[in-house]
Amino acid sequence: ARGGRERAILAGEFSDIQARSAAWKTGCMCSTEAGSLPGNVRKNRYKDVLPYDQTRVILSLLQEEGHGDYINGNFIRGTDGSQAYIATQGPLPHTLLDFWRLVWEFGVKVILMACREMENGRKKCERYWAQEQEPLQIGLFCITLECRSVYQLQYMSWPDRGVPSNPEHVLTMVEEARRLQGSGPSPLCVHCSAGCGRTGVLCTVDYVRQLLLTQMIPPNFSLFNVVLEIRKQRPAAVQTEEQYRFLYHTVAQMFFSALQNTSPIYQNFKENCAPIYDDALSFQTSQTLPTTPRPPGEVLRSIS
Ligand code: PTR
Ligand code: PTR
Repeated sequence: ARGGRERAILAGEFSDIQARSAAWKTGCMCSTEAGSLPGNVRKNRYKDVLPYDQTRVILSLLQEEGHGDYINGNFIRGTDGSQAYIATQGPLPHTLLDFWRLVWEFGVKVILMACREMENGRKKCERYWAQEQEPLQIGLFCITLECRSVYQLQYMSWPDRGVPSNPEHVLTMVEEARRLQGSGPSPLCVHCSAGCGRTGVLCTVDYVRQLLLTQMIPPNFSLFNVVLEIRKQRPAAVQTEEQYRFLYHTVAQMFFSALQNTSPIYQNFKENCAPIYDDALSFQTSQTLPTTPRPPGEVLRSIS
């Protein structure tokens, strides 16, 4: 019964997120004009997923050579307010060069890929990396530019609209990405096929992990608000209720590990947040976070 109740609560939360981000979309705070321009339409993998103009990634590099400024991607703010993530679609054959322009121009060091090239017999992402025997030449990139290492981590078994089998794997991926990224300020480039569902999950996990590591988890922490804010920057980020539920489990796992960790980094978190999880045992067994109360219509009001 408990599991059923939790499920219902999260279903309610998620439909609230969908309603609020739909209202955000139709409100006057955002637009998707660049993606609708005649010259850009064919650069979108899915015609129903266009980047918001307000946070879209604008390409400058090679514009003088006649390449446009458009790519279907959005910046997402990190915990410090900087452009910490780029959420973008899996490149198309004719946007490969744009994808590499993005990587180059924004100094991307790590690319997180959450889909396969083919899923269920359909093409979901063009291969933009070289394979061993077969170097890949994309536009000018192999010839004229200096060398720079870019790491790519691919999650191989995460179905479209679905969730990975285990939060542990996603946490490992994000930890590894941060290790490779080091302390540089460049954004993490995260993509799947549409750059929405799976990409949104990865960005959220990393975002919460950064909050935890920088001792910024507030006592009234709300996953609801984190996801909603990310959705205002990239459409449909975290696409399904199942993905939202998966996020709760992953974040609970992260919090649970932090509570058990003796490192002083987590001291603050323990003092501020542990009291929330008064029923420590059920937290441990169900790995579910308490849902945070939120004022109804709070976000709707702010856009009207
Ligand atoms: N029009 C597509 C659809 O039918 O769902 C758009 C889409 C495709 C949206 C994939 C999200 C998708 O998942 P992800 O963002 O995880 O690749
Ligand atoms: N084709 C996808 C779908 O309809 O599921 C694309 C899409 C997904 C578009 C989600 C918008 C979405 O946002 P929301 O979940 O807020 O409806």
